Amino acid sequence: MSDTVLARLDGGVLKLTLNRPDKLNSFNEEMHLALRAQLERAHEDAGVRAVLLSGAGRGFCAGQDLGDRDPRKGGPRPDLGHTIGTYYNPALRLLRALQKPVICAVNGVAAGAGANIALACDIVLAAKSAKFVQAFSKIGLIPDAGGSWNLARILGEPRAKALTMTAEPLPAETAAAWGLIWKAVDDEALLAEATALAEGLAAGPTFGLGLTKRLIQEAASNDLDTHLDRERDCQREAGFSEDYAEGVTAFFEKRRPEFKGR
Ligand code: T3D
Repeated sequence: MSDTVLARLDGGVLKLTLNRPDKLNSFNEEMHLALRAQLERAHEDAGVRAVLLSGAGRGFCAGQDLGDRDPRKGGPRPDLGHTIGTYYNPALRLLRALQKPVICAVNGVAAGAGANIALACDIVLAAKSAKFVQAFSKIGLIPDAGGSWNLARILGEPRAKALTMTAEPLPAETAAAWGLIWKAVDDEALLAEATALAEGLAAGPTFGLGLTKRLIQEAASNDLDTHLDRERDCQREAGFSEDYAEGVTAFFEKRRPEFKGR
């Protein structure tokens, strides 16, 4: 098993740590495969009720490892579409499709695809010292890993275009003020706060949380009529869940519910 992504299942939370700190946790093929394997595990393992993603060392992730892209080493020009199609896009799709909350603790700089993987997570907390850098334009590339979609949708064209074209680092507190992430927290509090959040969600009604995630993601592409029907259907599903029965029972018994995620 690769140590490029450290994985530990703890209290229903699958804690994933990108672990190539000497390269600011940038992605080589081994790390791509390791992350994919863990995201697939998160889908399949009912014991995983939430995922917490973070990075080892001073950075979160610097995107693709450019060491593999150095033209001075010779050889044909790499087909970057292959990397995107084989690794980044499947990872993004797995993150979005996972019917469980994914929390990202951005512990330091997040650049290139590293920034956009973080921003694709469901709830993003960042250390106040962290920065998000759409580094692509510095090397002649376009924002990938869902960045051009996510930034345009959340920030609107003016900020999305400026951020991606200038590659100006966006401080965590500005990212929070712009609604790009959930919050910026003191560096020393980041992991504890993100872990508490992930553990709280993992102990929650994760069946309903999964449906909630799906609905929020569908909202942008549904019209209101379609979406109202989707809410009806999802509420019907939630209403048949054990978690709903437990939630209402616990309410009347004035105790904390014990949700099972089903
Ligand atoms: O297949 C494909 O290639 C297509 C996919 C594309 C997806 C992408 O993500 S493209 C974008 C790739 N990423 C970047 O362009 C970011 C490059 N890195 C930076 O701009 C800066 O390093 C940061 C803004 C992330 C951080 O700056 P700073 O000043 O805090 O750190 P630093 O000194 O630049 O970097 C520290 C070390 O990490 C340094 O190594 P050294 O000199 O100490 O031995 C640096 O070379 C290394 N490093 C940082 N980013 C990468 C990297 N090594 C390999 N690949 C990197 N992406």
